[in-house]
Amino acid sequence: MTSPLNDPRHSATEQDKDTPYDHGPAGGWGSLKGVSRIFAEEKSSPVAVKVLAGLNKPKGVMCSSCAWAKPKDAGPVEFCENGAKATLWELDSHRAGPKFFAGHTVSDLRDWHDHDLEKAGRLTHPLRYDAGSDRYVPVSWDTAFEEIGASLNALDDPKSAVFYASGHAGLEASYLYALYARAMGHQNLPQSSNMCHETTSVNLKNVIGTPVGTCTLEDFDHCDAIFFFGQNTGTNSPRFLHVLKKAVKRGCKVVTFNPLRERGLIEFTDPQNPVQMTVGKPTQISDKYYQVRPGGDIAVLTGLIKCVLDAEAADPGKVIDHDFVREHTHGYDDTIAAVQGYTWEQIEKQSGLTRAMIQEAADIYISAKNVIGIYGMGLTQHVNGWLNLGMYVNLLLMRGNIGRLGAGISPVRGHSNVQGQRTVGIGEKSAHMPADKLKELFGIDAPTENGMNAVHACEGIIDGKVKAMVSLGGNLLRALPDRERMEALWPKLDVTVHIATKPNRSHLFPGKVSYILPCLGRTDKDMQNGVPQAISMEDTFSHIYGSIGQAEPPSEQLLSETAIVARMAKATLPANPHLRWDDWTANYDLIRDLISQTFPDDFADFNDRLHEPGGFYRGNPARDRHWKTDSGKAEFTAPTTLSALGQEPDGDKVMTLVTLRSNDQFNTTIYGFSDRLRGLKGTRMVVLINRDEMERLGLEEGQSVTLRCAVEDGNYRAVTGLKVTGYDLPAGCVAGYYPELNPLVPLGYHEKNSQTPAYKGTPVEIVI
Ligand SMILES: Nc1nc2c(c(=O)[nH]1)N[C@H]1C(S)=C(S)[C@@H](COP(=O)(O)OP(=O)(O)OC[C@H]3O[C@@H](n4cnc5c(=O)[nH]c(N)nc54)[C@H](O)[C@@H]3O)O[C@H]1N2
Ligand SMILES: Nc1nc2c(c(=O)[nH]1)N[C@H]1C(S)=C(S)[C@@H](COP(=O)(O)OP(=O)(O)OC[C@H]3O[C@@H](n4cnc5c(=O)[nH]c(N)nc54)[C@H](O)[C@@H]3O)O[C@H]1N2
Ligand SMILES: [Mo]
Repeated sequence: MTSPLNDPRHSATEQDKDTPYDHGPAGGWGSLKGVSRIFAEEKSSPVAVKVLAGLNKPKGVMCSSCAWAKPKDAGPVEFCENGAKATLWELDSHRAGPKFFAGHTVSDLRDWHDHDLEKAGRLTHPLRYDAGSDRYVPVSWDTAFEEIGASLNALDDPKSAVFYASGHAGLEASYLYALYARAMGHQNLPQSSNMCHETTSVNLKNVIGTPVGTCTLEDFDHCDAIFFFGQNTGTNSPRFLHVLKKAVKRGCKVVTFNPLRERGLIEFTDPQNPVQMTVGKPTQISDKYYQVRPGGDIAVLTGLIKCVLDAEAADPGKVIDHDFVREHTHGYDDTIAAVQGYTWEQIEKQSGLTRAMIQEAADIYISAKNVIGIYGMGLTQHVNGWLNLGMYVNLLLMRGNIGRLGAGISPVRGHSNVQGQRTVGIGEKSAHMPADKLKELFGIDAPTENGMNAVHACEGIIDGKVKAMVSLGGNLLRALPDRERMEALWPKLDVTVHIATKPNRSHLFPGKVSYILPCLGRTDKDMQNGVPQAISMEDTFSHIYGSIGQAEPPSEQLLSETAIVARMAKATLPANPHLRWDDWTANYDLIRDLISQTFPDDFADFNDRLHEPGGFYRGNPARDRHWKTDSGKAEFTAPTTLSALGQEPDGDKVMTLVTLRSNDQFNTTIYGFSDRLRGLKGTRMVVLINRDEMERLGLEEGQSVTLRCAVEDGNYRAVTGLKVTGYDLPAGCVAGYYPELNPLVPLGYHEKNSQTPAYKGTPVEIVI
């Protein structure tokens, strides 16, 4: 099953010749060159300089890339290489207007690479799919809203509609979207987090009573050690490197567990420090770096806990925080008994590390008073992600490392507002938006049964229950598992609507009634009735910031996401004097007042605090050792296995596939074809593999191979044309890029409690 998408025709294009790639530290000259390349390519206007100067500062634009915090005391430059790329990508001078769509049929565009589709530029007009000519054609906004409203109303059951959100849109549009769905009678509100940190939202809530991390930026000034499991800071949250550098300089130890030796966690040159850039040495980040086997973290954590128990036995009362464990936790004894049931032999085999290595890391853990536990997709995107998190929390709880300054559990979130969208009601559960408030404020009887998350929505499309897909941003078809299966099914949908800034592959599988609605981006001025509007977002540390667009929008036709959602809702729902869509669109302060009223604990005085430097903190009960779990205590989790994988590599043909992000992409947005920080250049169609494994399997460097999924469920899944590339990886695994390898991941292969796809642990075979 070859797809044109898998054709590596991009190898060594002109642009790649200029792409800096080297084996140097993260940051440094390479990052500056990376930014200037995009700047030149995007023909960005001078306003780009103004936007970048105000990026992540009060009353400026909050970066649309990752969810890292914006500091209280902003420096002259508060953005990173990848934030600049994301900003310039949006401030693109190219236009994907009516002429572009007149020139290409939708079927033709399916042969385009993701990079080229977005390179067509910013969308300028509302577009309707015309099946006769197989083209998107411009329509008026009035026609668009009228037909979308009528088509959604024509569904036999509102519960057959799904409203997806990628974590971009501000809190204002997101709140209205969540309200619109529930007023319509469904809460099918999947979000990008369903493919990402849903493992966190579900399982952290189960164990510490909060679906989000407990740390804030302040903790990084007070910690003695930071542990990293499966998070790639240099690429995915580069501004974090400055915080790490500062911590390391004052003596904080960093310990990393990752199958790949990721540059940013090894060394960093601060591109904003002229001395370090010219004559200085890079800062070494990790004291210890362990190349754990993919899915081997439960074993590592079991080993670490065993070491803590040994240390306590040698020095009773000095290592474990017994008072904390007694007063604040539940399930300790069962967990310890289960941990002690595993042998070092089992732990070494499963983790791929030696007992001495784990002991060394444990010594750092034990001698540190305050420890922060960082993690990312390396823990969440596994079948037993729940146990990865449970074991991590166990380790921290044993020494009281949650709920005090300088310590805590800290997932690093992805999209700039992914966490905030959940806070204001985007989620498939009733608990995401209080039913009593919906009744009180709008007279709405909210649905009581849970709706669909992303995997459920796909299953609904497969079995015909889902008839309409609306997307507030994102590129769902490309981001999901089982892409080829899903692409065949989307055209059968009655309605597809995409609210977007640039064309992408998800737009190319139109349903019977299908629209692309072009919206303002984060950098664009959002004027309503002549007044510039702010929107807002929440970072990974639960701080909330206002953002004010600065650039002239790329087309007069564009509407804000807030306005589009409001007008769709108005066109769909029966008149209700409490649903004041027009008033809310005219003044976003009114929406923020509603958010305050709906979620008073999180958003009191929202409008007054909107532009507080460093954002305002909405609080986190677990940080104050208030555990909102069933038992009222923090829960220990007893391990039932040492492996996070659903299916083990067999030492022969079956290997574990890890899908990665390069330094030149933001999710499905591909900026370029090199991965500077990993020293890879020119193509993304690679399969990375350890050189001993290459020899064992008789593979040559550069040889073209096929990867085939080894989950046997009746579906054949393969990706061809991958270039074998020797790389420093543990045995038994291979790695390659997301989204190119998504056709290999089965929809049903996901984390047990949250259905987060197991993108970091899919069993595959190499076929020659
Ligand atoms: N520039 C840029 N920034 C981004 C994004 C982007 O695409 N580009 N995406 C954004 C989004 S939505 C998200 S969610 C975040 C994602 O950011 P991360 O959480 O960093 O996610 P990944 O890059 O997918 O993978 C993280 C790391 O996990 C490691 N890993 C894989 N399997 C395992 C394992 O079994 N155990 C351990 N310990 N490690 C493992 C990989 O080697 C990799 O270094 O970044 C956000 N920021
Ligand atoms: N194999 C594999 N698959 C994965 C992952 C993995 O690690 N491995 N990671 C998963 C993760 S963590 C995530 S979060 C998902 C990401 O899934 P999504 O969030 O659905 O995808 P993105 O690539 O972030 O979406 C990019 C599109 O968003 C639109 N866009 C950009 N800015 C704006 C805006 O301001 N407003 C609107 N309305 N639209 C905008 C553009 O049209 C752009 O093409 O992918 C998941 N898929
Ligand atoms: Mo994500």
